[in-house]
Amino acid sequence: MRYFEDLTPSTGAREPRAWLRSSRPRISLNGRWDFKLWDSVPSGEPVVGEGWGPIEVPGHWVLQGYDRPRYTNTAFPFPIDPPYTPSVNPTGDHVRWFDLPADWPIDGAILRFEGVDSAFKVWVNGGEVGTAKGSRLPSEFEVGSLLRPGRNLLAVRVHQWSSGSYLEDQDMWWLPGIFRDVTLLARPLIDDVFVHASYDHVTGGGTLTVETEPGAVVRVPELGVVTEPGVPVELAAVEPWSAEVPRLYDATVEVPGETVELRIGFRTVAMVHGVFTANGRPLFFRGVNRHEHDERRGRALSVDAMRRDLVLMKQHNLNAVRTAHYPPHPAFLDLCDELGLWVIDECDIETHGFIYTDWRGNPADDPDWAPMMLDRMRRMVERDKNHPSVVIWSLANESDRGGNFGELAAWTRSRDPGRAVFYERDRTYEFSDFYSLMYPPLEDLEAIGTRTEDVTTEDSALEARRRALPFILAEYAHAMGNGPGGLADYQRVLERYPRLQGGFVWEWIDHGLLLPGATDHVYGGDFGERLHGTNFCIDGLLFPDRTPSPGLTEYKKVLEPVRITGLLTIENHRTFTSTDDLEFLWSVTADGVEVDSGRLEVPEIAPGASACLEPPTTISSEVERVLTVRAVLAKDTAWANAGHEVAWSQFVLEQAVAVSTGSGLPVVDRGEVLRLGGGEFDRTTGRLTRLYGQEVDGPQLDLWRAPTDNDNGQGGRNGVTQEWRAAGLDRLLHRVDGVDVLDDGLVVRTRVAPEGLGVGVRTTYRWTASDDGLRLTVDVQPEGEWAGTAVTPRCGSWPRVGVRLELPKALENVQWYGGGPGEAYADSRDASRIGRYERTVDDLQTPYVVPQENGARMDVRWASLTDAAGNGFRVTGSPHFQLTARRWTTEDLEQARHRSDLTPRAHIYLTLDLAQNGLGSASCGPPTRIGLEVAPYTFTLTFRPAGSKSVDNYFP
Ligand code: IPT
Repeated sequence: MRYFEDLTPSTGAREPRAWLRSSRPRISLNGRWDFKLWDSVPSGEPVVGEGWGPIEVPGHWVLQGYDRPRYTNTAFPFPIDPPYTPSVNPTGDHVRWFDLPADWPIDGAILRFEGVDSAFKVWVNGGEVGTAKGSRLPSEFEVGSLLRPGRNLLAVRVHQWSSGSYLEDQDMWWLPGIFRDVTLLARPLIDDVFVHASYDHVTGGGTLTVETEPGAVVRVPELGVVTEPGVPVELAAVEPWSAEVPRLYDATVEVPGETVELRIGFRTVAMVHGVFTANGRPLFFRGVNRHEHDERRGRALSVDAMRRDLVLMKQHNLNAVRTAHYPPHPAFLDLCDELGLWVIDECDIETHGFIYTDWRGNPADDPDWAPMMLDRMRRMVERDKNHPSVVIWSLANESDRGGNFGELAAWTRSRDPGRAVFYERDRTYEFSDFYSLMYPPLEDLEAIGTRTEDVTTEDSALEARRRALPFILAEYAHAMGNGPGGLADYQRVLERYPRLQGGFVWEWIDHGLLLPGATDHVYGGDFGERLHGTNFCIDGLLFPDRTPSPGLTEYKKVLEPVRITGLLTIENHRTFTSTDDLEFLWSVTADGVEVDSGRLEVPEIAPGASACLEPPTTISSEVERVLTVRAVLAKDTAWANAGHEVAWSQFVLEQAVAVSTGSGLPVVDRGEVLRLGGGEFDRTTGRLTRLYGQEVDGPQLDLWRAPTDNDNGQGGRNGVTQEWRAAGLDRLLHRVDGVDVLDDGLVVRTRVAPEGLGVGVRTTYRWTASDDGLRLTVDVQPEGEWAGTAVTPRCGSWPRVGVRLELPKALENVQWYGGGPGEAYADSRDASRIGRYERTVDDLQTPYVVPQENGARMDVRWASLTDAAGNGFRVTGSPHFQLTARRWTTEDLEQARHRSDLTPRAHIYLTLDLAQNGLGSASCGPPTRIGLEVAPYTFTLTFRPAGSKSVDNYFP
């Protein structure tokens, strides 16, 4: 059997060991290599010749102009016939020369690969060295006997498909290649180190035991420790490591000729009466699932990108990361130790595609595959065992139930009793220290919190064991496209019950790829492939270029570890630290303009405690006054500077006083044109054609939005788009039933209804005017069987209720007073804060990789749209409205598959909504909880000239 199809994990590889920073000589073999791609497996050894080109290592050939990347979600892109691969098996030969100085210690040298996807064979100077599988795990080979001083030739043959691929179905791009570092290491004298550094929260002391080479000297200078391997050192006082205070002690392990540098964190994790604790306190994960992704480099991430990920996580109040669904680059875990995050380190195993055989042949349940799986677990645990940040080992993702997991769990527990073991997908949870689920509805989460959940296994002993386990929400809130909605609801339930120890949003970053020379991010289906997962991997809190999406801003707000509530209570929700590192600032705005500010005197608040304070006293005015209280870092940290905002809250102190718009102006009849105050109307259609000198068209009832990924649901499940289309909301026609000129205004009566159906909406636009402005009241009355008949399917919600207005394209400067600065929707609005903001229409767009409804600002009191000279209009809403403005129509947005499909039109389209349906998370989760009911609605908008000096009041 061919080595890349057999079930041996590797041949010729060394035993796994820790990733160590050693003083022994090393040579990086990263850089430019020679490369040739074959579409099937060639024979013989790679020899550079015709048809070879350059390649950057680490890297994926499919992102460097050879072949193309491929994305599937659950499906294997080859027939399910384990362990075999198709004859078409892209194979990349990688070759490079390197020089060894005459005095370089060749004897016993090791060639180390941090990650090669998915199986490979190595030659040095023509001699065969070995083979390995396990894409996201290191492999080491002894190559000393094949090396020589001077020029040496290294050749690596990499196969995209292997038996290992059946274990690597992780819902991501299939990206073959040598994608992590390649290093030549001089023979280690210290082969391995296993640090055990525990913390006793009762005494404040620590115990340090370092297993390593007999005879080595272990030093922790700061603690005055000089000791030998295997001997526990009791320390009367140490500072513990936690994600909140990631205290590390520098240490060394020395033998003559080699020093290994370590950074030790003292911490103890334990299960105490069904609760997972660290240093004696229950842990609560504010987490995210992170794939390794770079828009140009795929999984060949730079250390800078890793650091940026972690800095962004810390700045957004996250404290935990699940390395979904494989061990990350080892440098990432060093950074987690340094910056402070709790880590669930997940093994490189997922056999998800076996859902298509009803799990027949699932490797996880086939003893023949146990060695391959155990090998992966061992390589992860051995590599990562010295990281204080890693507190949980995850056996795999989405691989159903399988006996092999028993073996993995047993080995892991005996090798490392100092950490917990996790596996979500086996509903008996036999091998897991946690109960866990993905994407449960809120009611189910609540039931788990109160221990009233349904039975998950018939085996009563296992069922009883599971019921006593703490719960981790492994994945929830699918951040695909616009969303997720509902984060605040989940957070409230997670925080309410001690059994629920937090959750991990799916997922960190959109996997959009920018191929050489391209400007649009690609996703599944962009290459005309038949089997693909469309944009299901464009589901991150970061855009592919690592800029935070509105979802991350919302998550930050929802996660706040310090809560400012009531007028005025401050709660400290952290686990280990007081509020000592924070400063509390307040300000008061009147109609959005700051009128007063100061610093609050806040006593030190212990973790879990709260303090009640006197709110600042300020002077009242006739406009809306808002108090904002903010908690900011008092000092610089490793991940943010002093002044960085951790938490905030707003309180409306005083509402605006309503003013009347004065006596009614009459309609002036000019034949085809009717004039009323600042508006001109078409006599036949009743449409507004001029508004304070600007040519406009509208306003017209708008019920449609460009469906979001979450509106669409998954395969039609839980989504609303299908229902909306069935009810004809995407094909509404407007009929004018009458334009009535009254003594004090104009009434335009219309009926808005879909083609082919009997339902409709009576919509009346009532216009009145005074010297102070032009006022529109829109009245919306649904008619007919929206609730469903034999021919009209049930329609329980509308996408939106608002009016759309076409404006000259020059009115591109938008100023508003209301929620901002970013977009907000009914179930994703916690991060929206009341203020005065200014943006261009272009800046109001949220750049989702797959265009869809976006950009709404909520709770808007007033907004103005003006041109460069300041001409335009201002609109005030009662009640507050939502504002969306773009250079394309909703229909254009709906049609577009990539951002470059959106071409600005000659107008701006402004939508002023009373409300919109929530976002939810139905692209991989339950239906939206906040729907916009089909019901009668009324709302009022008042238009004034831009820059009008009249009172900016709105109608509370
Ligand atoms: C879940 C997977 O674990 C994750 O990798 C990703 O595919 C996510 O879904 C959706 O983006 S599995 C799902 C069947 C619950």
